[in-house]
Amino acid sequence: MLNLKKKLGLGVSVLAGLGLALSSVTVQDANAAPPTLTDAEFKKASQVYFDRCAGCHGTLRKGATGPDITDTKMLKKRLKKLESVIFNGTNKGMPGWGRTGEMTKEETAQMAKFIQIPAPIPPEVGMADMKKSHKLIVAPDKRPSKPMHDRDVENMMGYVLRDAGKVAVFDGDTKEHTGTVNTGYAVHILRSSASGRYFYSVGRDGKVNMIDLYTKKPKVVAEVKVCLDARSIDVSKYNGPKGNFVDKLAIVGCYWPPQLVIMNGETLEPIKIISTRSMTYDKNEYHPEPRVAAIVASHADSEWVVAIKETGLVWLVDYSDLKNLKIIQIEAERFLHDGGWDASKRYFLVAANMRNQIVAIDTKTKKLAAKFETGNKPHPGRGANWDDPKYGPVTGTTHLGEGKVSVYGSDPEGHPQHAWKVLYTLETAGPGLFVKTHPNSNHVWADNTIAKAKGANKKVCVFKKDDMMAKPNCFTVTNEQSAKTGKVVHFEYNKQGTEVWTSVWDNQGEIIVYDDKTLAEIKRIKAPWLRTPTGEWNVYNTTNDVY
Ligand code: DHE
Repeated sequence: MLNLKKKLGLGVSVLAGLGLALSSVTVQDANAAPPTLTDAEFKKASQVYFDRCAGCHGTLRKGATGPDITDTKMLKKRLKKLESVIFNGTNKGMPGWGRTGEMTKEETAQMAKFIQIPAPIPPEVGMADMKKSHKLIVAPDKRPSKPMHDRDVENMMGYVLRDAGKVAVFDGDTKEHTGTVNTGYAVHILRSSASGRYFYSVGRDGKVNMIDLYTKKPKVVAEVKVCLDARSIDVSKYNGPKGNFVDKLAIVGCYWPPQLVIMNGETLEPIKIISTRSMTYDKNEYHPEPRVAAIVASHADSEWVVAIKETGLVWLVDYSDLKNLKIIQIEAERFLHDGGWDASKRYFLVAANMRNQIVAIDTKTKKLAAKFETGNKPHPGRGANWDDPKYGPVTGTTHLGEGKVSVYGSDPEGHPQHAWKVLYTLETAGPGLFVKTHPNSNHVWADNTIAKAKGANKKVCVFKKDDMMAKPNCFTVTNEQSAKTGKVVHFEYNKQGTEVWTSVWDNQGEIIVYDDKTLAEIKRIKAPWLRTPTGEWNVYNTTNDVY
């Protein structure tokens, strides 16, 4: 029951950055001592919630990768208990934010109170807001028509520097740093254009930057902010009878507002907004916040494949006629998260991590192909595809909830007896986020980024494709400097598939390049500006979905 209602009267300017427009905030508790936060504490807690909690629990806190933590539920829990969970984490995958040093005791205590207060509802973002934020810095006809350098654009590597809000670009051949550009807040991922000439970045603040790789140094040529919270972006890749869409369109998937935004791929001018608010696939219940998770672009059709997290639908969005838009909605599984293509690029394999399942969508028949359990919270990134000597084409995923790579058949036409079932599992050093390979490599690399055992998140595990049952080579990537707080995350191959680039995620981060054949370290890049590298992408592999 409500026993206290208090208007906090929050300053609009501070919350505007976060996109929160509060008219009133209610503080409530079932017990005699309701939580209270000052204006300043509430603003700070809102920001911390956005940075650390919203990704898993949702802006409205209704739950997805993390459970439902709406205020009415949280009011039934003791503050001390909530503080302890936030500080120490749980065995079910919740990070211990205090334990890892990412939240102070004070922030933990404030967060426990904050989640007992109703969630503030951020505003919508419409076309007028987007257009206001749009900047065409260099018009397409003013851009160079060929590279202004002699580097191989296809072998360039883009690096996300998360907490710096920047993207750094390296020459994959020489390993030289070619430049760094400013991007969105807590920048999340990169995708490259279908022609391979641009990188597109998306920040957690919904800001998109288009980075030209033909200029002497990488240069932002357009930017726009299309949401208040976002994780995914892709481009139109199709060139066929329905038209040539190479570099023509781009799409962003927003967490808040829950919507898709289609933009001109050469200028980032927003063209169309599509709300994802609708019913859950299983119970047909209205969901106010169906966030857009992974997006992949088809190479065979004018289509984006879009995973809608909370409703459990995969949308096939046909971009060939935006005025008469066709979307196929495939019932998949709830809490879809990350995924990628199989080797043939016909099947989209996406994790429904809170359901412990991988969902396979057949983009040829435009139907669900299968869904199957792989382990405790699969998290493949885009997954890894290779030819197994015994089972034929297979795909693998790491897991958030256990140190395991599960390997499943992904060739239902050639090897129907093995398709869409886990064929074997491989032990890693602990729960991880990403798995990666390349057709020219005999190795499969897995990280252990969220492992709790001492030293495990500083290791990578490498398996041999021709002897997957052999013990993997799990070795430490960090050195003395980065060993204290650094964790290893994500991989990318160079274009040739002979070298592997990875990141030590730390305030003073590192980039390490390995010879894929010998696993010898080729290069360790360190620099004062190399802050929190959390992901890397090679132009050729990203354009062609090689993983
Ligand atoms: Fe990610 C991919 C969402 C935390 C690094 N991440 C994705 C995708 C989604 C997503 C939906 C798929 C995008 C696509 O393919 O179109 N990530 C989320 C979250 O909601 C979550 C769990 C919590 C949050 O608050 O954001 C989250 N992600 C992280 C991290 O903590 C990581 C390690 C570092 C960071 O940026 O904070 C991280 N996510 C990545 C990377 C990819 C990614 C590197 C792309 C993988 C690829 O190979 O392309």
